[in-house]
Amino acid sequence: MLADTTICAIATPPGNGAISLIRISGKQAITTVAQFFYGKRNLTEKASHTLSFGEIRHHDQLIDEVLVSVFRSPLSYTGENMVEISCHASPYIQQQILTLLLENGATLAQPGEFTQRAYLNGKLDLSQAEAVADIIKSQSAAAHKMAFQQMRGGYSEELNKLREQLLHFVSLIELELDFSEEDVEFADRTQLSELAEKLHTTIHNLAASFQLGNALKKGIPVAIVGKPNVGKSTLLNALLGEEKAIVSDIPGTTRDVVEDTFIVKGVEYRFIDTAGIRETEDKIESLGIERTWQKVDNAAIILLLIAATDDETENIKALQKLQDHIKETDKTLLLIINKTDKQKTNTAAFTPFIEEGNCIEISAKYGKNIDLIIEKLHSHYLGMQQGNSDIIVSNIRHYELLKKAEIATERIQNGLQDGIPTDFISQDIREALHHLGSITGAISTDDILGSIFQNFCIGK
Ligand SMILES: Nc1nc2c(ncn2[C@@H]2O[C@H](COP(=O)(O)OP(=O)(O)OP(=O)(O)O)[C@@H](O)[C@H]2O)c(=O)[nH]1
Ligand SMILES: [Mg+2]
Repeated sequence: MLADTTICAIATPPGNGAISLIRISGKQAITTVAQFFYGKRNLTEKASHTLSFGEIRHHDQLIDEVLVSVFRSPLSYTGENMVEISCHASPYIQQQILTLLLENGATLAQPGEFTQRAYLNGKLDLSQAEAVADIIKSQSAAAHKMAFQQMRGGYSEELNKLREQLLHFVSLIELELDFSEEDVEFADRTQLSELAEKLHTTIHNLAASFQLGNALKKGIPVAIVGKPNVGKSTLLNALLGEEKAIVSDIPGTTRDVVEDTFIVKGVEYRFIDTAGIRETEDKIESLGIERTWQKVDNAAIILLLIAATDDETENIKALQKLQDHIKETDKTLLLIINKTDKQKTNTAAFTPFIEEGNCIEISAKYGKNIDLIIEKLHSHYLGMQQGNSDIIVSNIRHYELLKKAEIATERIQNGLQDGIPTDFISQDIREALHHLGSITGAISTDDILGSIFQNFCIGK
């Protein structure tokens, strides 16, 4: 249902700034602002996409000198009439203008309501609307590029095309059901098989790209692990270039996980310093160690830190323990030998790592070879990117729907192969259509819309 109300909100963040923007959208947007805006000409006479300078007055009292832009339906962000008031960023002025808007019949916008209206008016599909939120939140060049691709249409277009073809088939198949007595076949099974295969490949690749998409959106998780006192926190600080974690020569200093993000060549990494892994009776420390393993499980890259000053067999044991834990995963393990300023270590046991370029000798304390770790992270990212097309899924809602659509598509493929009855195939196609349609919003419910838009900021 499209609302008839006119909504308003401050679109800029609170706090100190030169200028603030107040947005108004709805059928009455222009006439509402015209009640208290005094410019050369009445706002209601202004053409779309024009800017007017003037005063805002409240009962003859001057509130501010402002610039007002007018956008007329349908050529606006929401598709409705819209006005944007650029005022001075005083909280008093902003509140006075909001009060005037409310007194003249506007209501306060809900979070994301402008974008929701844009969606309901067909300006954006649902996945594009969700990308708007990602653009606002993007911190790195990679996350920004991904969000823009999605907002520009990204995979919606491809999914819609496939969906249309499927719709065509399902209508033919359902027509067959009407003639079930007569044993006719309107839908060419070979073509349907081909389409199902194409659909499966597309969906599968999109779903597979989520691992990268999610990592890029939240920062690629890099866990720093190792025995107590090897210099994990020192390395975290060296990577971040700030004293984030406490460093001391007491083993067991870090008891909880310390995290921070850092952007390298446009890609964000989330470094996770963990509690050193050892046998301990200390309850709090063992809780910390438990968390270390959880962080290992969630990381894409693991930096196993060993100290050149430590006993060699202990170091080999630490490596084996970690390798055992992560076998059968596709995590990248880098072996980092620290404290090389103090002592040289025998690296014979680490030959496979050295040969693959996955062993780096550093001194965290003196910042030596930290750049080699950073380079290695970047080449890992480039490796992750290979095999993914430009279009990357980063939204978990889309990922879950794609996985469901993938399963339904597999059922269509198997069903066609096994020659199962037409009504079952039609059911599977309907299910795939439903999941795909839910991504772009061709199919949506109020609940879905509510949960998506409530995560937006007010004013967007
Ligand atoms: N000589 C030398 N000392 C280092 C180096 N890196 C760290 N250290 C010292 O090693 C000690 C332990 O460093 P931390 O960074 O606290 O070690 P950690 O691995 O975080 O230790 P836990 O949190 O207890 O598990 C400190 O005294 C550091 O100054 C290094 O590259 N060379
Ligand atoms: Mg530490």
